[in-house]
Amino acid sequence: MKDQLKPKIRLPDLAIFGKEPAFAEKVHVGRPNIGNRERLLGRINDMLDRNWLTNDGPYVQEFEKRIAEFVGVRHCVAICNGTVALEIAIRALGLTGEVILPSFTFIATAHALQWQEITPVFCDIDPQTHTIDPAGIERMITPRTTGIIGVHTWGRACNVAALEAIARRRNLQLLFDAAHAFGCSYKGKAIGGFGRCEIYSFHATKFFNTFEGGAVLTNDDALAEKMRLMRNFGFRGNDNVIYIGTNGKMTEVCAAMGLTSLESVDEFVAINRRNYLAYRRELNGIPGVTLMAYNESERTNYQYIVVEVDEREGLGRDELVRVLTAENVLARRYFFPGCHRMEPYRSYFPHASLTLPVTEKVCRRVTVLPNGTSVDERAITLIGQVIRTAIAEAGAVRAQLAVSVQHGVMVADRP
Ligand code: T4K
Repeated sequence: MKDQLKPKIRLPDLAIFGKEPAFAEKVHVGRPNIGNRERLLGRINDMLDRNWLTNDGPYVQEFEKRIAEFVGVRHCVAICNGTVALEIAIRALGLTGEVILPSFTFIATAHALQWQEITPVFCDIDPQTHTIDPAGIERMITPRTTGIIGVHTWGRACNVAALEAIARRRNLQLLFDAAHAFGCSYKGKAIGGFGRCEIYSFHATKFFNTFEGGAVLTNDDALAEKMRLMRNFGFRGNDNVIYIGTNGKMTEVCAAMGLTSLESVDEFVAINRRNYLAYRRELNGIPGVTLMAYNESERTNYQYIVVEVDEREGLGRDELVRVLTAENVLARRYFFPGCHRMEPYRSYFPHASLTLPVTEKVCRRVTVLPNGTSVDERAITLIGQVIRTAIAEAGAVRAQLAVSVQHGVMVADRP
């Protein structure tokens, strides 16, 4: 880091002017949280001694039991990743035709449908919560619609009650992509138990990880049983396949990581919350920069530090990301440009943006800043200073960025 005693970063100190980056090492969004190393290695040793590495082993069974207890849901079916968890849930629910979902999500939500030749129909989002706007759903329902996927974006719950009401009234299946929402609640009840089922991602970049991993949670016994068989090729016992299935199994080493991560969940949340409060302090009052607020009356994991940048106040989001990247702060533009602007959906629905004005706006404005156990308050203070100075001196920063583009040097792309 640059001289920590310096009270603040001034315009000429910025790396876009050729100075040393504020951080000597890259600061990532999504650096994995790692729990107690000795316990993890102990578990891995036991696993090797047992010589049982996958196929519904003892760690996977223990992991499923612990997750179901933690969330307060009858069944947890552990899966190899969140995307396959979505695919299995979609197939087990018998979805076909069209399914309504937000475009403002990770591409996996849409791909899990299209992979099974189900058409994703993109609905706009609420500008405050960035989750699917229930008011937009009704007019997208056609005779081919079979379901709705709500995404609890950034761990903030969808308007579950409104979605449940629509699903009931229109006889549609409702499932939730809760990839971001492990450890979060809606109206005081843990996310994981809503709709027909909910899926989690336990990818390395998630606040709680199993290296790669995911799960489907449900209170429906028959659905859980079906998904268990589907994740194992559809086998019921040896030599007897009763459904089309896939290989969605979680490995023992991933479950060992999950069991270890679970022991540190409270610590991960506390660190994320501390960091969130530090960002709130450091970004306070910067014109055009709004930190997404977490609802403190709900349980949440505080994983995503989401900032909306209003270009009218100074710099655009992309300019700010370039300034930060030059300082080795690898801010991300999740979920730019929106699923509807990525292939194959862009070709299938070339006019989709006309029905997605809020998504379009949010995609242009949002950036996500680093959080997790690898980020501390000193780093956040520095990041805050970079942002404050860049916005305060927007004219000079913009001019400098334009010069570097003219010279063919994208400071943001410096290796
Ligand atoms: N639904 C939603 C709403 C989702 O957000 C996701 C996944 C899914 C479904 C699907 O779940 P999975 O099938 O992935 O379980 C990342 C993650 O790969 C992805 O899991 C996540 N959402 C998405 C929001 O973010 P990228 O493209 O940003 O990953 P990547 O490789 O650029 O990593 C992000 C940063 O983390 C990098 O700066 C480097 C750092 N990193 C990453 C890894 C893997 C590390 O420091 N260490 C690591 O081991 O997608």
